[in-house]
Amino acid sequence: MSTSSADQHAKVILTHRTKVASGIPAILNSAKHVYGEVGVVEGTKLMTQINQFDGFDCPGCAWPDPDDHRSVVEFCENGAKAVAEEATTTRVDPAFFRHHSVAELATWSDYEIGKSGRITEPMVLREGATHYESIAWADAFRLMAEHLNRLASPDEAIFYTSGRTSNEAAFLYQLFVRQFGTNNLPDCSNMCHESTSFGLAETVGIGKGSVKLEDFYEAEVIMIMGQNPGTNHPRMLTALQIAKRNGCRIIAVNPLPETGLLAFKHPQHPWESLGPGTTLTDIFLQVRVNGDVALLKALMKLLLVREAAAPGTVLDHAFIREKTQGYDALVADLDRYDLDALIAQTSIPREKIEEAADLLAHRQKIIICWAMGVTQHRNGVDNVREIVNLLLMKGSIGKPGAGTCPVRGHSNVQGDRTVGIWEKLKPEFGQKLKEVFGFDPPAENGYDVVNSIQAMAEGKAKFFMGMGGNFLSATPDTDYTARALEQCDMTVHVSTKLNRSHLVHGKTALILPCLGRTERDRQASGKQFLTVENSTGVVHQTQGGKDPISEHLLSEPKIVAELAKATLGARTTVDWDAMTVNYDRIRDAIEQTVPGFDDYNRRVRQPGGFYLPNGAREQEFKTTSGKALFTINALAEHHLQADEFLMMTIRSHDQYNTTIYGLHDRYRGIHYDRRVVLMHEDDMTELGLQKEDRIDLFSHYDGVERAARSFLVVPYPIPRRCVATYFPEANVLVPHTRSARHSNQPVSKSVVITLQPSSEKAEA
Ligand SMILES: Nc1nc2c(c(=O)[nH]1)N[C@H]1C(S)=C(S)[C@@H](COP(=O)(O)OP(=O)(O)OC[C@H]3O[C@@H](n4cnc5c(=O)[nH]c(N)nc54)[C@H](O)[C@@H]3O)O[C@H]1N2
Ligand SMILES: Nc1nc2c(c(=O)[nH]1)N[C@H]1C(S)=C(S)[C@@H](COP(=O)(O)OP(=O)(O)OC[C@H]3O[C@@H](n4cnc5c(=O)[nH]c(N)nc54)[C@H](O)[C@@H]3O)O[C@H]1N2
Ligand SMILES: [Mo]
Repeated sequence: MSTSSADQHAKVILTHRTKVASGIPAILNSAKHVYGEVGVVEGTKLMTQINQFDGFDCPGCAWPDPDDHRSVVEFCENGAKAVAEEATTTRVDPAFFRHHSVAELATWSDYEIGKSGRITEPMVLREGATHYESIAWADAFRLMAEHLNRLASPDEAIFYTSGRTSNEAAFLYQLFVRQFGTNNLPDCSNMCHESTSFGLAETVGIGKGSVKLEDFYEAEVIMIMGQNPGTNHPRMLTALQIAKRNGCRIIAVNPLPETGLLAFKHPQHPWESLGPGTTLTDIFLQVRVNGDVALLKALMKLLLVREAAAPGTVLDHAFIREKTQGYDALVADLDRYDLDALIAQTSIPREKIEEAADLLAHRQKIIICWAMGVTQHRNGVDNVREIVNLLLMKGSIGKPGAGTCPVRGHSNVQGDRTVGIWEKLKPEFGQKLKEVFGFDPPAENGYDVVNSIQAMAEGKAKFFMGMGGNFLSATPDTDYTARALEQCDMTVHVSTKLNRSHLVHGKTALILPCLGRTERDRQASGKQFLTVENSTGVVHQTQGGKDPISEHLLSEPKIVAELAKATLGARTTVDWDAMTVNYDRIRDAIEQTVPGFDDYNRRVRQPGGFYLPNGAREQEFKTTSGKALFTINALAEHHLQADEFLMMTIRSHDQYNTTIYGLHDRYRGIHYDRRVVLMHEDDMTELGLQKEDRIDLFSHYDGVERAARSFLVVPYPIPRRCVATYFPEANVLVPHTRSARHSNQPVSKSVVITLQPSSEKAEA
């Protein structure tokens, strides 16, 4: 069994890093991907429907669309790739599965698996069989129901969700799971912004960001921490470009000089593509991996120095007094730290940090954006809380042009949480479910992602279902997770495309193919639309227009409803058919149970949708004390031994999470190979390594050695003793036993590793 991409290397080609993101190459690349997968006519139609009021929401990311005005083409290179990937005309049909055994498919690379196409019919892998075979939908649901009803307890089943699932499907799914009797609802958020949700809910009373898109146009300073928007949220660059034109200054905090952060040419304004582009970043703080708490503390200390020199000009004392709690304790704690020691931990030159402090000192409209470089650490929650500390000192929250901006990944990951996908059931929501549907939902917390893996490995859970996603490849500790999944009696995946989680399976496995974002969804009452929530809390419609790739696909809501009927039978109190005949009925149920959805069906039909309520945005902090909280956080502890490095796992420009679009990380100048490790040249010299040498990587946690073999060394401008590898190739090294404090998020951006020359012989 193979749990990750084949270890073979094509000839890697290293070129210069690109200095400016986007421009003409981005247009050419979008066209190549879309036309290549679906043809010119269909491709052009598709591209003009992305992110339009009456079109479909781009499955690429959760960056918001302009509220009022949309251009004809409201997407980016990587959005176009995401669409092409789903809308491909290549099909994985029953003949494909007859032709290729599971064992054979498991030897394919992730790239080859992804490129095989869209799944067209429900498939089953029976116990002991070597090939998937077709199964009728009704039989598939019956088989699942038998397995579920045979479990000793509902808590032996796990129901995962990936963040592309619509509000409607997500709400029905959690309703079914809770009526079945468990809160085992792990989701990709557990690996993504869980540290954010925890840190923000605790300090400002809402686990989501506070800014709107327009705030970017008014901001005076935007700080971008641990995020690579040029690749992962390219449409954000447009907002940053407008901000810059309006006089905003940008500070980037990142171990890598990421291309999109530094300069940008708008791909949809070709005349601009010929010029030098807009310089985005004014101050680049090249922080060492996990040096952010030290950096934020240093910045706050420098702000206090400036405030002492000119009292009342730097901090917002009125805001601190009226709206917050814990300021004095924070200042007393900051006093304990030596500034030079903090600065040394960041590995950033002191002048740069002073420069950033000067910029922050005399401006009030500050937005801080962040993503995985902040959350995926043992102290991910502390990172988030320190960000909040800085904003609170400046009174930079809940006013135009200022606030928190965690940038979400999956296009509906925020909405899924809003409508109830969470392993913790909020008591108010549980009460509403009881009132509206007349059943007692379970109260105890269920398993999150890490707990789920452990429960399956320990035999406490025996049934796994994934609503989208690729659990095996996305989660930490790939080999351990593989064994965990293989111990299950049944694994089921609702998917659009083939992925590795279909190939590393339980005793019986099912693949249930569903409609994608781009496809038309017809139910008994006619054509349906779905709804999603973006990173700024706007709920809006999404509607595909394309003919489905196969007549055998069901929509995600329909799959959940049929499974619920088969499993719960007479036990259920929900009219599942009514819900799926017309999705307005699902939205009615959301309106009845989730705050902020008043008049949902009408308001979501308005162009652009509506904003959900957001206390922090109004300076109403719904914490226990009603005030925003300053918090005291420890510094990160990484005492690296002489032979140890701190590894972050990042995305290339040519992937969507575990889906590999291609083998080129164009902006970073790395081509044809993904098994690479980015390293500082001086570290290479010290270790006697040459460019493109082959090394093995090891991590040691809790007495277990984990190995990822045969990676090519790439010299790169990264801080000393830090290295970078790609996700998911390096996930085998991420321990499932050490997650973030409080949020239990895997530590994919701080794995302590050692290296050795590769034990595998180089290919001829
Ligand atoms: N094209 C494309 N778009 C995507 C995705 C995709 O895979 N492809 N994935 C989607 C999803 S689910 C998500 S969550 C987002 C992810 O979006 P990002 O968070 O931008 O993704 P990563 O590649 O994980 O990049 C993290 C960035 O953090 C930096 N970093 C790492 N460690 C640290 C640190 O300790 N401190 C600081 N300050 N920086 C650090 C890295 O150098 C890198 O630039 O993108 C979404 N959009
Ligand atoms: N080491 C490391 N690990 C990480 C990360 C990291 O930075 N480093 N990032 C983490 C993050 S931020 C995230 S969000 C997770 C991502 O974890 P997941 O969300 O589980 O993974 P994806 O790769 O996004 O899932 C892709 C699969 O979703 C299915 N799919 C696509 N569209 C649809 C659809 O419309 N409906 C359905 N039902 N299925 C669909 C396809 O079959 C595809 O193969 O990974 C996490 N893992
Ligand atoms: Mo994510």
